[in-house]
Amino acid sequence: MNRMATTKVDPKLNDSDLKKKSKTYQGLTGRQLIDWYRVMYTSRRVDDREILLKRQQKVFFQISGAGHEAIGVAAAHALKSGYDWFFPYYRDRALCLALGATPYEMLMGAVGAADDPSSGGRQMPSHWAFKRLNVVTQSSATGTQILHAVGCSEAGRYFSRHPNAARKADGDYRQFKDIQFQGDEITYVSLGDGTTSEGEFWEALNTASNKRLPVLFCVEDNGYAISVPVEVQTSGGNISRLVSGFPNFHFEELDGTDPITAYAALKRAADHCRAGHGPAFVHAHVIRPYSHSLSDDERLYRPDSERQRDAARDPISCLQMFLLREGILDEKAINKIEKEVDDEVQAAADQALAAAIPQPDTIYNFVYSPDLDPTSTEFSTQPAAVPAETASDGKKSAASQPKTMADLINATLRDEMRRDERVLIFGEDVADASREEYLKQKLIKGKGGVFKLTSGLQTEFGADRVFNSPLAEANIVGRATGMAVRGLKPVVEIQFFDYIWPAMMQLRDELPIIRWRSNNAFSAPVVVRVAIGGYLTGGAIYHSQCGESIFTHTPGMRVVFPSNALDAAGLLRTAIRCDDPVLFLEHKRLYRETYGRAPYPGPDYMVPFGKAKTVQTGTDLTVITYGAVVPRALQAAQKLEREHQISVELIDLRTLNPFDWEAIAASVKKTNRALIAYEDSLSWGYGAEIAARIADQLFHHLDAPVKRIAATDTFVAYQPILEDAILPQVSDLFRAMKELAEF
Ligand SMILES: Cc1ncc(C[n+]2csc(CCOP(=O)(O)OP(=O)(O)O)c2C)c(N)n1
Ligand SMILES: [Mg+2]
Repeated sequence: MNRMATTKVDPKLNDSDLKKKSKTYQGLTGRQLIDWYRVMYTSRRVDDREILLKRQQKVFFQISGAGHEAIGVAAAHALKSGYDWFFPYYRDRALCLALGATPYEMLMGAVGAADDPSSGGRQMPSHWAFKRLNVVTQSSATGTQILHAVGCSEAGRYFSRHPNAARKADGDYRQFKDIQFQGDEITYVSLGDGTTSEGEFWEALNTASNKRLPVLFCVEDNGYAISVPVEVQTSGGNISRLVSGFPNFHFEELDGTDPITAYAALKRAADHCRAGHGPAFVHAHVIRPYSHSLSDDERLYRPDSERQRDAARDPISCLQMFLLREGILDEKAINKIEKEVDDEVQAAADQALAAAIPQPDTIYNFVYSPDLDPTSTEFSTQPAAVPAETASDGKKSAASQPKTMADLINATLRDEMRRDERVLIFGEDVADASREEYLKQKLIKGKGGVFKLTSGLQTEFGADRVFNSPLAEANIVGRATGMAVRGLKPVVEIQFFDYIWPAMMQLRDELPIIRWRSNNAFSAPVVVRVAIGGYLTGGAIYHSQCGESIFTHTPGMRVVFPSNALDAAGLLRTAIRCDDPVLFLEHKRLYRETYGRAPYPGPDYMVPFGKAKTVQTGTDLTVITYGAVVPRALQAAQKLEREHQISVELIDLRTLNPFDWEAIAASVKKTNRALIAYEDSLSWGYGAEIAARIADQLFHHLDAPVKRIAATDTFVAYQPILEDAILPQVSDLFRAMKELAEF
C-alpha cells in the first residue's frame, strides 16, 4: 500500500529487538502496524482539525470518522487501491487515507475548495470521491450506494465476459468513457448499522447473493443511527443474525476497533470474493466517540457510563497501547509520529484554507455532459429510405409498411444492441424467458415485456445482455447507475410509471446528479424507459398516471416524451448514444396506435433533444403539447379549422427537458395566443412552467391570457365515464382553443 512505513532497520538493534521486529500479527509486521497507526492517527487528527475549523467558522459542516479508523485501515489493506472499487460512506476517512487520499485533499473538501477532488466544493465534507483510487462519488442519502456497488460488480463481470465491449468508439458516449476491468476485482461497500433498515440494503444483498457477485459489504456498527440505538433499527439487535440465511455469502462478525482482527476477517472475506465464490458480509462492531456530527450532542441521549465504556475501546489509544506493550514502539517514537502527523495536518489545513474557492459562474458546469450535446446537429439525421430486403425484421414486404411505436422502439433497441456491446437491458418481465432452456428447446415463444417492447432481444443477444430483474424498482435503477459508472449503457425498463416511486430516491438523489456532485469525475448516462399515461379505458388509478414534471424539475435528467413512432425511434437512439441520463417516457396508448405509424427509418436515424416539431402551422393561436395529447389536439384543431376557420399552430415538444423555447417563442410571437395542453393533472403540471415563461418573456406579444388545458386535479378513475371526464378530451381541447381564439 502506498503509505507503507519507510523506517530503516536500526543497525544497533540487539537480538531480542530483532525478534520483536520480525514477529507478525495475523501476517502483519510491526512496521506495517506502525504505519497503520500513523494513518489512523492522521484520520483522527484531520477530524480534530476540521472540528476546530468549524468552531472558527472556516468550514461549514463536520462529520467524523472517529472510532471507525481501524476497520477502515484494515479494509484498505485487505483490498487493492485503484484496482478494486469502493463505495464507502462518510465515516470512512481512514479507509480513504489508507487507500491513498491525502489530508490536504480532505481539507479542501471541508473548505469547499475548487480543487476538492471529491466534489469541487459542491458536497459536504466526507462525501468521498477519488477517481484515481476507484472511490466512487456518494451522496448524503444513506444506503443509496449499496445498489450502485452491486451494479459496479456486475459491470466488472460483464466486461471480463465481453472484453470487446470495453473498446473505445468514436461518435457516442463511449468516446468519453474509459473502461478498466481486472477480471477478479472486488467491490467494497460500507454502511452504518442504521442503514441496514433500508429496503435498498436488502435488495442489494438479495441480488449479490443470487448472482454470486464479488461485493464485500462492510457494516460499521457503532450501535447508533444519530440517536436511535441498534435494537430499534434491527430486530433482535444484531444484523448478522438476520442476514445469515442468504446463500453464497461469507460472513464475519468482529471487533472493528482492533485492526489486526479486522484485517484477518476482511482478508478471509476478500479471498472469498476474489475467488469468485460470491459476496461477503463483514459486520464490524465499532464506536462513535464524537457524537453523530458536529450538529449533534450525544450527551442528550447517551449517559456518561455508556460513553466511557466506548472510550475504553477507542481504536487509536488501543493500538497505541498495543504497540507499546509489544515493544514495537516506545513512547518517544509514538510522540515523534504524532508530532509529524500534527505538523502535516496543520500544514495541510493552512494550504487548504489558502486554496482557491469555486467561482459562482461555474454552477452550471457538469449538470450535463460537457463532451456530448444531444441537442446538437450530430444527433440530427434523416430517415433512411430502406429497401424492403434490408428491413430490420428481414421481412421483405413489411419493411416499407408503416410500423407502430412499439415496433420501432423494439427495432431501435435491437439496432443499438447490435452496434454497441455495452448496451444491456433489464427490468421486470423484459426477458423472453428467464428459463432459457425453454427457449432453446423451442417449447415457448417468449414474452419480452408486458407490452412486448423488448420481445426477441434476449433470444438474439443472450441472457447476459437482456435479463429480468427482481420486482424492485430501486434495484433496477440503482444497479443501472453502478453499471453506468463503470461505462456500460444500461437501457432499463420501469414497467409502469405508476410504480416508479420505489426508485424515486435513485432517480432524484443519485442518477441525475452523479456528474454534477463529483465535478465531472463520474457520470452515469443510463436510459430509463417507462410506460406512462392513460386513455386506456379501464387503466384506473395505478395504470394511468403521468407525472413528468416531477422529473423535469430534477436538474441533470433529460426527459423525453414522443408522440409518434418515428420520433420514438429517433429520440431513443439519441438517448442511448448520448452521455446524459435520460428518462424516456413511452405512452402506452400510443404503442400500437394507428396515428403516427412510420416505416422503419434505418439504424442511424436520430432526432436531437430540445427540438420541437410543428405538427401543423397556423396563424390564430399556438397549442403547445406532447405525448398522447398531440393526436387529440390535432383532431380538435382540424375540426376548428373546418367549422370555424380558426387556424391553429400545433407544436409537439417531443422532449420536455430540454424543451424548445425558440419554437414556442417564434410561434407565440406570430399568433399572439398560447394554449398549453397536457395529460397530467392541471395544477403544478408541466404546462405551468411553460405558461409562466410565456407570461414572463412574451408578455408584450400576447393578445389573450395564457391558457392551460389538462386533467382534473384527481387521479384517473376506472369507470370509462369517469376516465373521460378526468382526462382532457378532443371536445375539451376544441372548446379551449375556440375560446382562446375568440378572446
Ligand atoms: C435516507 C436518509 N434518511 C435520513 C438521513 C439522515 N441521517 C444521516 S446519517 C443518519 C444515521 C445513520 O446511521 P448509521 O447508518 O448507523 O450510520 P452512522 O452515522 O452511525 O455511522 C441519518 C438518519 C439520511 N442522510 N438519509
Ligand atoms: Mg451507526
